[in-house]
Amino acid sequence: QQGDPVEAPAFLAASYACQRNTPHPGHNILLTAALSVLAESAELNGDEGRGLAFRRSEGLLRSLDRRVQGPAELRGLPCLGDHSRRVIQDLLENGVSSEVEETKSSPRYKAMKLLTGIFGVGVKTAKRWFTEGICSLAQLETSGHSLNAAQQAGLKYYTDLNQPVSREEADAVSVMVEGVVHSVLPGARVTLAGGFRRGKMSGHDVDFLITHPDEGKEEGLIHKIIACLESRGLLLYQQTTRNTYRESAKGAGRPSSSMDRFDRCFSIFKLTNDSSPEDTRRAQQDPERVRVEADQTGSGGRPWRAVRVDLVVSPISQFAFALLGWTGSKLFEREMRRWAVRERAMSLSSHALYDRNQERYLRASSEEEIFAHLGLEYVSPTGRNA
Ligand code: TTP
Ligand code: MN
Ligand code: MN
Repeated sequence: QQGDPVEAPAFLAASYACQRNTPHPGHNILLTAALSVLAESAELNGDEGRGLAFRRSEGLLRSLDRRVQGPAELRGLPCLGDHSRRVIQDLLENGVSSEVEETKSSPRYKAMKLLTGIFGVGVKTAKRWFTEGICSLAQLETSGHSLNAAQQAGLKYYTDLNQPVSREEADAVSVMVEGVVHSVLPGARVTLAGGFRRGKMSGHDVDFLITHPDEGKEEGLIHKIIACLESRGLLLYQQTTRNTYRESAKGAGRPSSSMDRFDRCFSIFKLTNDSSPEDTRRAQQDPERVRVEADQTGSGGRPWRAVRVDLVVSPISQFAFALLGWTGSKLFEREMRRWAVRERAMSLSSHALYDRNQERYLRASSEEEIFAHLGLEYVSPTGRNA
């Protein structure tokens, strides 16, 4: 079969990521990792359009059910622009792309990646600092810049927060969160969202969506959760945003904005080394138990480590939309919203789905119903790794 141009099967020709099943990490890791670098570099330059083009190429390649061996296999595939195709061709022919290698070693990319790797530092801030010649954490610390509370925590726990969270650690955090949530509101439900729900084995944080089957019972819940976590000494940092969302005549609550309006908390948990899911469960049954902070040590010789955790509270009536929105991936969400607007004249957000032709909201109590409303085949969470 070698050298024989292989036509792409029709199901691969779907041009929206939400029409495809995209497992993690896929069969083309060499290619997707390279395109991800170029996407990230564009995003760090503030060039959203260029970043999105590379992300779409990356997503398409990750969805393929086999490893691409030669450029001929790219024929007929959507989403791949000229630039991406050039990079892929380079990689297939030479095993490396000079553009990707140059990007990775460029001082700007390295500094921007380092600075935006600080929790609380976005592209704009990092850019300003880089322009002033700040390229390292040491330079930032001696620069005299005043940092906000998030950035101070980000700097303090930099090493921990840049070490990927493992599945085991995520499970241990789940047990901690479930214990606290159930103690402050029996009957409340905790659902793991984000990358771990998509089946990834590691992540940059752990995301949870919390709700209660009785509408209204979730009101004020975020504060009770935070107070309880703090009283148990489990939090190193937290920033809680109280929010309300109401359906408006405009439809689906500013679907153009990627920020939603749930009560939520961006936090940093203190995860002790003995917090395996089993140990945490036991410790909760016996809170007085003396923790054995023995030989294992976190970064800096501590018996614990810092882990980023996002907590989001949703009323049950919006839960399906919230779960869909907080499961990701970011590109999958983006593509689903694009599909909704362009192909169905609907506005999708993490709160609701609005049909612009019928001028009404469409209810859904499961993710399956949302896909059905949109005329899309259901994609399970593990297939949303676009
Ligand atoms: P992230 O936690 O940023 O990403 P992730 O879980 O996919 O990847 P990682 O393993 O690196 O943590 O976001 C999870 C989802 O939450 C993502 O699909 C977008 C969504 N989200 C919102 O809907 N609103 C927000 O304000 C933010 C920050 C995220
Ligand atoms: Mn996440
Ligand atoms: Mn998150």
